[in-house]
Amino acid sequence: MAHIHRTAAAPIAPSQITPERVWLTRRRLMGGALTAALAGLAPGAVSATAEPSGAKLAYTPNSRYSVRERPNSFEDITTYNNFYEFGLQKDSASENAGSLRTRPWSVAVGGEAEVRGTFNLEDLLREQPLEERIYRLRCVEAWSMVIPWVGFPLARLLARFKPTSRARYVAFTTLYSPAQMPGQRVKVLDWPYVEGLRIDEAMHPLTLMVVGLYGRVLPNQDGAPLRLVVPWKYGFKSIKSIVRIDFTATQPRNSWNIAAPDEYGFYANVNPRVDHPRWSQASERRIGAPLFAARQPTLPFNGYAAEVADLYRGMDLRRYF
Ligand SMILES: Nc1nc2c(c(=O)[nH]1)N[C@H]1C(S)=C(S)[C@@H](COP(=O)(O)O)O[C@H]1N2
Ligand SMILES: [Mo]
Repeated sequence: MAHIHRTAAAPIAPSQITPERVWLTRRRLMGGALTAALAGLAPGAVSATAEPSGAKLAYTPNSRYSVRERPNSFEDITTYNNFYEFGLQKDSASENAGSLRTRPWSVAVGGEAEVRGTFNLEDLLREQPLEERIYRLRCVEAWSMVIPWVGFPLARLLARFKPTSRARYVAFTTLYSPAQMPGQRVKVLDWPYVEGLRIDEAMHPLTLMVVGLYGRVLPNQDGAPLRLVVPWKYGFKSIKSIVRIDFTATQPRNSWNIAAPDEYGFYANVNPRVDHPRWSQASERRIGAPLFAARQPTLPFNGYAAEVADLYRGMDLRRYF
């Protein structure tokens, strides 16, 4: 993957934000987890290592839909996560997501579609050629990353279920399993995590179903074995570890909107001119940049306006935030 440049500038080492002793202990623990993963005891788990690990995937790079920015390191992408099912700290998911069993995995499909039922993920994936797309990810918390995902267009998966003319939205649900996801024992959100898209957003060619990262099987902390990535929306729309897809006639609910409707809308399009009630969305911090680096301006639709602005023509984006 010659087009992926390795980080030359010093990124923020976790040792800079964690007390040294804790960091060293954790480092040793991770070594153990890695050994376990290599021994096949924990497929797809953890791998909070500096170098990509996990089974290699076959895919074609998609340059048309890739940004030209330098991707974040594998370490950044697998240790700085939001996945509240495994805890609230950025490193919680990398430490705790090893308990998630990603195989076998099935996806239930229901609602306004001709083809419904429960599908084995491996069967669904056999039909889908994979591509790599380097996308920006902008979190509502005003940080961003650049991530080389491996996946396939959601549109291609949805088409196979033959949505009816009444299907105006698509709803997604994350696994509910407090035994595997210890964060679900705490009611920070109304579990399971749910998200939704309007059907034209879901069918947009940029909307990606992701199964991999840096050419390898997706690490658990990034939403294995199947997650959504909608690059022009705040990161919370990109729901992880999906077990259900429903076609609906009415707008589905989404977890962060349920938790704090004044702060998180349904659309959640990245918009530098509509601030979060508690902070500005005008600029962002690129994870991994030196601490003294300037914040960068946030772009409308996270830089994807040319592709997606038409979806919202005539809508008041302050009202539909
Ligand atoms: N099920 C689930 N999906 C989720 C989240 C979560 O807590 N639970 N966090 C969201 C948020 S806020 C962001 S920014 C992205 C982070 O994806 P990453 O950790 O792979 O960078 O996942 C999103 N998907
Ligand atoms: Mo986020």
